Amino acid sequence: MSPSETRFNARFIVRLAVAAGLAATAWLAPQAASAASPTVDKIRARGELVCGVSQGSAGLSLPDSSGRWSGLDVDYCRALAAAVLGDGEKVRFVPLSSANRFPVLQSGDIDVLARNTTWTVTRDASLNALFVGTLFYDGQGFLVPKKLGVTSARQLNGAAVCVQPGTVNEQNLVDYFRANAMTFRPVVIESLPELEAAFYAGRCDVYLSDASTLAASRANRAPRVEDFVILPERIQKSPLSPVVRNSDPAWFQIARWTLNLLIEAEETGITSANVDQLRTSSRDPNIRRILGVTPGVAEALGLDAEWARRIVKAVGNYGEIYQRNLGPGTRLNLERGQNALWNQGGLLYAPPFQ
Ligand SMILES: N[C@@H](CCC(=O)N[C@@H](CS)C(=O)NCC(=O)O)C(=O)O
Repeated sequence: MSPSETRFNARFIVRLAVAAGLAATAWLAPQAASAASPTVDKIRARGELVCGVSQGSAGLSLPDSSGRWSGLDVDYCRALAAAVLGDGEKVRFVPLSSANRFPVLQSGDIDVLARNTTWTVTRDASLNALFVGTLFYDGQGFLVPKKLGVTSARQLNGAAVCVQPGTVNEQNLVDYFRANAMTFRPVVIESLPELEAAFYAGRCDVYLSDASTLAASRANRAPRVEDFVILPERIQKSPLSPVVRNSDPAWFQIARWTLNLLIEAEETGITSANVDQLRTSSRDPNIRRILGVTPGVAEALGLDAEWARRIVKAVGNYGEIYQRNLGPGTRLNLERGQNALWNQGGLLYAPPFQ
């Protein structure tokens, strides 16, 4: 090798080393940015994630006769457990009422609240809580017995309305009747089973809630499903979101990007059936980033590279979860509607996994 070649090689090696150093720093940067999460530490020390759910609303969170929970909110918590504990089954579900859900979240007794909770500005800004993102786009509506002969909410003047305290439903009820110059008689009952028993026994004419709750109630509790109708009006938007405390930003990021991962996996065609194969053989740069073959995403969140694969393996993508719990073929039989992907006429949209 001539002296000039040696000098060239030496310069090349130095450049290579500098480039490698820069690359290493570039990858270190997101790692350094991902702060440790006290909530994750607590979950790992405990060996299970504690998830606040409803006391029973089919499709969202409901235990079966053997005590096994299922539903969209439930699967979201299983996804979180798969991400941070490596096992979607390591979740303890804590049933909460409408009224005690926020105090229990604030007390630290649960790691996340996934309980058909509507995202509103006052809740977001004043409860020391962070809303993770919309897991289900719902709307508030009315369930009535067919024999009432009512086809529109505008015909409900003077009705007795069953409503649960501690919900946004109460305020929506007052606003809607006032705005339409109608009166109503509230029948306020805290326990959902008692409220439903009262409604189906005819103690109130109308049951006001999220349309998903009404569909679940009618499917599971109505003496005869065909005797009850959900009126067409949706009197208020009701985006349902998981909630975490605002004291742990790193946990909030994991919670938010777990939801986004479920949506992004559906959009990119990653399913529980093909995720292992895609992880080993996909050439698609986006899929490789999502599944941690190309590093960056997991490191930014402070998770290991397998987190996304484990989530999809445990619960499937958003579409699979929806189909299993709420979609056509289930007792709720709800079309995707607003809960379809943004490129299929719905509102679900995850920011890029980059
Ligand atoms: N999405 C509304 C309503 C949530 C809610 O608590 N709905 C009641 C039905 S009206 C429910 O799910 N109850 C189940 C339970 O009490 O366990 C909110 O966040 O305020």
